[in-house]
Amino acid sequence: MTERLNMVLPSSLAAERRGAVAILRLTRPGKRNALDDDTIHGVEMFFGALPEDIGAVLLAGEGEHFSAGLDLGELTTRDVGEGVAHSEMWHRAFEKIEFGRVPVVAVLQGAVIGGGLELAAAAHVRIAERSAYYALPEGSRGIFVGGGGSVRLPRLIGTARVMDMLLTGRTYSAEEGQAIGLSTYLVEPGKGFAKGLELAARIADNAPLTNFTVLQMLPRIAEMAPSSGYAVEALVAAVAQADPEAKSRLKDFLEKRGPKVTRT
Ligand code: 1HE
Repeated sequence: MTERLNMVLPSSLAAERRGAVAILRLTRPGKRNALDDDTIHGVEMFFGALPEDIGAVLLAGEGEHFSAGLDLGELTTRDVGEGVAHSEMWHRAFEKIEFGRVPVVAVLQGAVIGGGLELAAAAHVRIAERSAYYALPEGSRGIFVGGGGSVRLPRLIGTARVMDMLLTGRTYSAEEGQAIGLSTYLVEPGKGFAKGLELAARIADNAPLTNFTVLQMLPRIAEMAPSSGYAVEALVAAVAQADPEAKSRLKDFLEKRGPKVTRT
């Protein structure tokens, strides 16, 4: 059942909940969900005000395009200091996604461009519909990524590919994006939302400590020197398995109540 989430958001965003999944939609399809300052503030607000009983977020864009990136109409009057503050505002908002309490699943269709791709990159699971395409036209606009793209995108697809996208303005198709790791699910047009809801509900059903360790510890361990990573992993594994929730889930499996892993 769909319920409203009690939050005051700008008209470019809409929030609702279905059980333990909160849904955040970009609702400015007339402007191809271009991201203006109010929208970025709204994203920060949404992720800072999630009710405790929400276990995952589904992020989606209304209309034919996920997002055309930065609202170019707001760019023309900023000086250098204001430009830095603007980028830092995006960083704060997207950090709330990447290192927030709950996993975020993003559904991508049509244009996933510039800041739209940076927003998608801050999510934890990306589902692309076959209509999706990815580009970083910053080079041709005379600007640089500013929403964390130079940090997150090289980790996702490699510095050489990001460099190529920025320098040449090349576009990756949904299929290419899937092959290089921009998405981890590829679905037919119109099927992304349902798939996203299914995955988000499954994620929300995980033990909270599991989601915490995956969101907060996995990316940090992956960046450590291996010898430090193994040591931290051992501690995190020990903490996770000592949780009563882990004990009861393991018992469920051993007593034939827990789910088996299934073939695809
Ligand atoms: C916009 C924006 C926008 C559309 N800012 N208003 N992003 C870009 O460089 C991508 C620019 N957009 C496009 O290339 C195209 O609009 C699309 C390929 C996404 C879609 O094309 P189309 O033919 O479906 O739509 P359209 O007719 O181009 O646009 C429809 C309306 O949306 C139109 O406004 P209207 O009032 O004339 O109807 C467009 O002006 C408006 N619109 N995209 C503002 N981006 C933190 S730094 C991040 C840096 C970046 O993100 S750089 C990349 C910016």
